[in-house]
Amino acid sequence: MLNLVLFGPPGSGKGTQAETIIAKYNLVHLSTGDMLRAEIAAQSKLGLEAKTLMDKGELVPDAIVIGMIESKLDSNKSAAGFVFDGFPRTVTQAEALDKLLATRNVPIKAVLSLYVSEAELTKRILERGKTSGRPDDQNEKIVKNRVVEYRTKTEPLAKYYEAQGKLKQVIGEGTKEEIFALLSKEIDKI
Ligand code: B4P
Repeated sequence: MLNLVLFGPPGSGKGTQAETIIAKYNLVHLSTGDMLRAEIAAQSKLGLEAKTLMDKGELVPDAIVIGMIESKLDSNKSAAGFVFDGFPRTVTQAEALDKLLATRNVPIKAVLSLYVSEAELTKRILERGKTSGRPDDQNEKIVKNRVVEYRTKTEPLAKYYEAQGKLKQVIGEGTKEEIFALLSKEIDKI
């Protein structure tokens, strides 16, 4: 099973690249951001709880996203592999994911980390905010808060995966096609 984690700050191109990776390698895309936005659209209790945090650029509680991922693993038992996009975002989430995959005997094969400068991240997100309708894309203060959340809670995960020998660094600036070619090269080495 080809299980990949796409890792990087908000706006680094995880969602964009996930689309082409799943098509080329026939994998299932698991984006916790998309799942949470679907809950918000459905106005579920979970969605309403998540919305207040997401609108401020803060992470939602670990237990919520871990539960969502577990149910997706169970409902996609015949998948050739998964692309985890925006998950894990904390060490607690990474440990939970390792446990969930260990019980199924299907470990993560690689963590593809996209490097993009801070100025480019803000530019991309505010640009998307013009059409995405996402409150967290439209205000520079909130965008900056998402980056702070990333630096304090998510970036330490790089060390966690480096210690497992799974971290692959890829430059996330350039055309979408150029970045996809770099990612494919890393995936083809697995
Ligand atoms: P996400 O939906 O994961 O949002 P994101 O970090 O902004 O990443 P996204 O995938 O959308 O951006 P991308 O880089 O593809 O999370 C939203 C919120 O949900 C979080 O802030 C948090 O509150 C909550 N959440 C989600 N998962 C969670 C978890 N595990 N734990 C706790 N909370 C969680 O694209 C950005 C833009 O750049 C796009 O417009 C794209 O077109 C553009 N772009 C991409 N590549 C480009 C390139 N090469 N050149 C120019 N532009 C490019």
